Amino acid sequence: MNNHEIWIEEKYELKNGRTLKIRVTKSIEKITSKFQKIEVVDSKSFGKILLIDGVIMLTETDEFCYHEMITHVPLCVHPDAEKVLIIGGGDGGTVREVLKHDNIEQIEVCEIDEKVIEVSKKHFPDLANSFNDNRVKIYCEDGNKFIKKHQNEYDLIIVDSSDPVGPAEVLFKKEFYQSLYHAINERGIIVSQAESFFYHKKIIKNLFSFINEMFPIYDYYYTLVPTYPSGIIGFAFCSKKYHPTNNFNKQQFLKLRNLKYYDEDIHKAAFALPVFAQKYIE
Ligand code: SPD
Repeated sequence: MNNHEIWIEEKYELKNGRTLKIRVTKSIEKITSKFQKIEVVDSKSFGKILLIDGVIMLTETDEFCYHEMITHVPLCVHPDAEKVLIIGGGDGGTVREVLKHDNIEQIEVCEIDEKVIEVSKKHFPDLANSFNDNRVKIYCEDGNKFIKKHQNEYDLIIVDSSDPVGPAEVLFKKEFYQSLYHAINERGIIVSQAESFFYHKKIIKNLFSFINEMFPIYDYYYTLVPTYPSGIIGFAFCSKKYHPTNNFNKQQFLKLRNLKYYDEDIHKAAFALPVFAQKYIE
């Protein structure tokens, strides 16, 4: 390897003896906020990359695979969602996708770290310009505390979090899901970042050990993201009324424009899990 080459490495996975390395062309920004290290680098293959505490949050070239799937799956199941809460999501990618649904009247974003929003506005305008829409209200607060102040209120809550280390650790706990349960209304849906079935068996099994007691309808689905460890990432789908595939709402889907990943077939296929992974959510 040439000594002048710069590589980034997924540090979260290093402790398990596996790594994902990407060669970067330059470092653009590096700051330490009250909560974490935030970094932006540029790369030949993936464009600009946002890292938090050394973990890849998104890259310009594949972020749509994640943001379309965390958003359109629940919003093409709920027939008429109006009020959405996003916990995390400070880069703006999830807000951008939620805004593609014309029935949405209000989007609240609860991002603990205002610096993530600031950095994203500066370096990822394709995502963060979504914050300028007047239906969006931003709260820079701890999601776990914020959610306790809201009951029976949201049609959809999206937990667009980082991994369960540091400030996001609490977002993978039973107590947080109890609060989420009370914060959605009787037709509400929750979708949360739930890691990869290849690398995170323990995390997924633990999540579903309480999700399956709390929610009458639940499932796990996934999307392909080449710059996340193992190349896939999954989501927990928790619902009080609507079934993730039986209640797919074609009318909602047909209204959507500018999609690069999500469509009706992908919606259904995303819930088809390999046999070994089906056991994780039982
Ligand atoms: N392993 C990294 C998982 C990060 C998931 N959240 C990314 C935030 C993008 N809005």
